[in-house]
Amino acid sequence: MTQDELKKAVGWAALDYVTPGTIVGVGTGSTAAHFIDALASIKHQIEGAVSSSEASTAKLKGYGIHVFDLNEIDELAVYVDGADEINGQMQMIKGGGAALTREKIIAAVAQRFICIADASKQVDVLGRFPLPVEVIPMARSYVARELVKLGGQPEYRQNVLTDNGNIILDVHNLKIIDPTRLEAAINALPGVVTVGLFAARGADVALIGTANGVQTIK
Ligand code: ABF
Repeated sequence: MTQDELKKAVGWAALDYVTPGTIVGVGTGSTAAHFIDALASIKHQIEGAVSSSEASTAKLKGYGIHVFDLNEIDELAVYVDGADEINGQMQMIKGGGAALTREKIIAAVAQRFICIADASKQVDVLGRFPLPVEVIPMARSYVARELVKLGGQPEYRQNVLTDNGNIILDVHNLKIIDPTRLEAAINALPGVVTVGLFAARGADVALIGTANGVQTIK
């Protein structure tokens, strides 16, 4: 199977976690795009979605799925999204698609985070994938210097502005032994909007696409 077929398999498998009559949290990226395709097949059974990016919103609306503003809703049963890396403790690096801030907000609201990923995203130690950090533009150099002190090599993601009008620093060469601690340390830097470590609030269920089928980890 190709990597895209593995992504498609987990995107469709995530439908099992959608309860009819509810609003569904929808992530961003190529795996989440397969989930949106799957969701469209049951669109008359759900009330609508909340979305973590302008790109996913456009795709959802293209299918005629109503997209709610997060402020309109009080609770969210599930949030389904991809990841750039996931470890054995269900902690993730996210933000390769620059949507990390909205993703983290929706993940915080959701009762259950369902991570959908092909097996190439599984790692023992997070950090081979450069860690994205969304930063207020005027703080870029300051935050970069502080990230060096934390042991990383930040790289400014050229020509990218997030949906929130901020920039992304991708931090290379990290071996993240204590993800919760590093998440807190980076969060504490003035000018940081969001770090793409989802450790304090990791996934509740991971659906991993493998050559032998979809593996469910809880
Ligand atoms: C989003 O999409 C991001 O948090 C992550 O960066 C990316 C995963 O991309 P893909 O599904 O395209 O591999 O979930």
